[in-house]
Amino acid sequence: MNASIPKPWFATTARGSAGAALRRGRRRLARAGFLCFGLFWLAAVAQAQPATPPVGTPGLAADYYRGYFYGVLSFFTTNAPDISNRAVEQLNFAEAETDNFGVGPVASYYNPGNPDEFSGRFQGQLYVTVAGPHTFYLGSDDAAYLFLDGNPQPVASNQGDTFPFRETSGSCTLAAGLHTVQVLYGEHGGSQGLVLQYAGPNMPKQLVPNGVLYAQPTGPIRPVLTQFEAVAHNQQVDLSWATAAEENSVAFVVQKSTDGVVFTDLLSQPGAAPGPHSYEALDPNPANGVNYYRLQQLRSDRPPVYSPIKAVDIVPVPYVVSVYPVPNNGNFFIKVQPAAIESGVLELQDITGRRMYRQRIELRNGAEQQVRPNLATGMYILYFTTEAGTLVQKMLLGG
Ligand SMILES: [Ca+2]
Ligand SMILES: [Ca+2]
Repeated sequence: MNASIPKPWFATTARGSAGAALRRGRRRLARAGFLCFGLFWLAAVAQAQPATPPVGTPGLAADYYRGYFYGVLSFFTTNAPDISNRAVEQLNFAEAETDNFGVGPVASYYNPGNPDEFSGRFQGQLYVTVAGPHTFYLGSDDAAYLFLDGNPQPVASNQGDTFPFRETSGSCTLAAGLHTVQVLYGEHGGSQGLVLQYAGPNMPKQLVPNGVLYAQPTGPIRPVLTQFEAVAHNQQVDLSWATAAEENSVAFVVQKSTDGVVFTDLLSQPGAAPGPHSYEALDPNPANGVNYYRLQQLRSDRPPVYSPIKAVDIVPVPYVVSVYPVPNNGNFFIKVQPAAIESGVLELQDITGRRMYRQRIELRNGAEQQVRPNLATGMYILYFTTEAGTLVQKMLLGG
């Protein structure tokens, strides 16, 4: 039988139901808490209440200045910006000789259309979803500096004047959570560009996405996406994500890719009322090799927001399981190749994930073995586990 599971599962699976149940449970607790403490709350409301931090605004805040900063960092505090607090989604200004920053008359133009002298400051907060070592890649033309957490020593810097686009990098270990981020940049003739990428635990080098950047440079905020994980499990990929606060959240779309560049939609899940919420999903049919996943949040008030990209390596099990005949009368033969596989554990689960049958099977040099699970007609998931791993495939029993 061919191993194909055409549709990803979501919500209707045991996993999805469990997630939904968890969310419902949290809401019930919240209501109960309100009732229990309602009187206390009424008595205490006259006293100062800590303000709820605002929900983070994705992206960074940009200020643009007339003139090149020549690597003098105080330029950005001793001069007033000509363009203040402009929202940018991420730092992805690919090298160009056009006005790709949109600074217009803030720059000088020695050639028409080619802005040549301006500087920019980009500020906000970066949410680190997984603690650990991170490497930042700062590409720029001309000079640029990346600062984190107010540290006067830049994590990465491209120092100098009038050089072609080039990339520098720097590494640091970061705790999970919010970190202030500041990028100082200037263009001084020729082409211009500024690109900020990073890599971290289980996270390949990639553009720092707008889903982990918040445009409020100071002060407490409630981040939206706090976690997105993709983990290999029995030749499938478990996906999970969590939000601390949701606002105008229409849907979450899990997107996947085999090259890390071109992504297609795998599944979607409606967004929820203001969080926190946690979600789980499954990719039952990843490709062998590296699979890339990212989460796209669709919102009613702004362009889509993207999570970091996660990479999952699927190592194929070194054997093939054949089941026949199909259709069958509820009992069937199983054959495992190559014949060097001596034994394994066969397990059948129904489509909701309940274990319906489990049997150790001695394979006797590749000969077919009869299996008599005596189960009702229907679709099942076959797991065949050996020391080399677990093969998972869908199978029709009976019918
Ligand atoms: Ca230029
Ligand atoms: Ca330049």
